This record gives sequence, C-alpha cells and structure tokens, in this order.
Amino acid sequence: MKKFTAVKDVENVEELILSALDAKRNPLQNNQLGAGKTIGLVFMNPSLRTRLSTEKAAQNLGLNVLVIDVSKDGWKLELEDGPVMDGDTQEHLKDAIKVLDMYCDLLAVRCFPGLENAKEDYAEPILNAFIQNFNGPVISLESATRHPLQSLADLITIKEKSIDKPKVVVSWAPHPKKLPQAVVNSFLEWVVETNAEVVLAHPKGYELSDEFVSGVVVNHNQDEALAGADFVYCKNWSSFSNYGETPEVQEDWTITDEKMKLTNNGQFMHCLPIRRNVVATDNVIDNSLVYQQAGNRVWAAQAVLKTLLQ
Ligand code: AN0
Ligand code: CP
Repeated sequence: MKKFTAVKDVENVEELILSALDAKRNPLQNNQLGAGKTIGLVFMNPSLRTRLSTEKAAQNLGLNVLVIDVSKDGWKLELEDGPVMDGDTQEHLKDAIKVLDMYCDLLAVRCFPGLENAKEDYAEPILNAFIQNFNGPVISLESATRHPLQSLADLITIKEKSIDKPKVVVSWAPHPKKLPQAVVNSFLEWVVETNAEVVLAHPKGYELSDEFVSGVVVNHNQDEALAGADFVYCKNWSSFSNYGETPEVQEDWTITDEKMKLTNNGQFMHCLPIRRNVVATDNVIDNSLVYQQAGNRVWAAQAVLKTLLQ
C-alpha cells in the first residue's frame, strides 16, 4: 500500500480488518516500527476523533507526531494554479507541502469539500496536491469525497458483532447544516467489499454520485428499508445532483426507538459528531455502537500506519 485515500488503495480489506483487531488485542506489539520517523497531521477543518485516534495510533507505533491546524495556525493558503498572489493568500499549498516533506516521512490531511461545485470537489484538488508534492505515503483524514479511516473503523465494528451476512441499512437523516457526502460515499464503497446485504435509504433528491451506488439497492421508503436490518448506519448528506443543496423533506427521517423496532434487533451506527434528537433520538444514541466505532478509529489508523511503514 503506497497511500490510503480510498478502498481501492487497499490490497486486502479483510486482512486489514484482522490486523486492526490484532492491534486492539496488543496495542504495543509494534511500538518500535515507527521509531525515528515522523508523521504530519494536517487539518484544514475541525476534528475530535480523527485527530486524537490517529495521534494515539502513531504513538503506539513509536512515530513522532506533528499536528498543524491550518485553519488556525498556518499562513492563509493559495489553492489555485499559477495565481498572482497579490491578494489575501500568503503561501501556496504546494510550497507548504514541499516544506512538510522536509520534516515528515508520512503525511495525513483533512480537507472537506466546498460544496459549491461538484466537478471541482470530486476531482479532489487538495488531496491530489498532497499526493503530487509529498514524497512519502499520504493518508486521507476525510477528503471531499471519502473518509476511509472512518469506514475501516465501521467495518471493524461490524466484524466484532460476528453476524453472518448481516443486513446493513444506510439511512439519510435530517441535519440543520449542509454536509458532505464523504462519509456515506466511503462507507458504501467499503461495505460492498464485505458479504453484507446493503440497502441505501434516502429521500428523493438525495441521490449519491453513481460511482458509489453501483450494486447497492436504493429505497426511498425508510420504514421499508429498515425491516430486518442488523445494522442501521445513519448519516446526513447534502444533495449530489443539486450539488450542496438541502431539498426539503416532508416525512420524518430521524431515527427513533419506534423506527429501530422495525429492524432485526438492529444496532445503530454513526460516525459522530451527531446532533441529538435531530439525526437520532437520545435513547437510540445511548444504546448504540457509536462509542465502539469511535474507539475502533485507533485500531483502524494503527493497522493502516503499520502497513504503510512496512
Ligand atoms: C462532517 C461530515 O459530515 O463530513 C464530519 C464527519 C466525520 N460532519 C460535520 O461536519 C457535522
Ligand atoms: N468521525 C470523525 O471523523 O470525527 P471527527 O470529525 O471528530 O474527527
């Protein structure tokens, strides 16, 4: 594995899940693997879980960790190609990355989409600038279109429940802000690599990009989709077809105890952060897998870093 930005970068998903579970059983077994090496974590957007779980995983492998929150600590970055920089921006992204290359052996980046222009966001200009200008492995900490460390942690969590051929329902839920499609895109492209039966439920108008839904059954009726679910993976996203818009939805898509009763004793999942009593009710969240998922972010990151270091 040369980089970790999408499921296609991974040679064997099952092996990576087993490696993460092995790290969970014995976190310090490779605590010298990263000795003398440095990972840089670059954040262009906020984070709680991704920052701390990746930092913890790196420490477990003996890596030195440098973290920069570009939105707070850095110079204002220019992202365009060939600009005359006589305006607001102070440093070009590619110069910043080439400098980080002097300090770091691995580089990880969080770069959310602008949600204004689908073509631009889905071309992943920032993530690709990191891949082009950094000499070592690049790791996505959630880019415009994907959140692979989250998806890996989610599959580890599903694996831990040992349900043979589970039904996994991925459901859209309400949210007051417009959010990226990255988490749901990514979860879909990972979960279809397992033997799960996958059903995607969302209101009309919230269709995802075709590349993430091939082979996935879509149902616009949430109750119907939830029937018999072993896992309910819930997430809000804004429209892809009317890019970044949030068309009004008449029915109530919040996950409640009543909705969970339609499932096969199903377990609620969400990547967090979650808006309580908007996305799902308190009781659903309090009796869910969300903290196990968040905990598994460490082992997902550790398995990925171990593979990249080897
Ligand atoms: C972000 C998103 O939906 O992509 C990050 C999730 C891990 N969520 C919010 O901005 C609330
Ligand atoms: N789930 C997740 O990536 O959380 P953070 O945005 O807090 O990192």
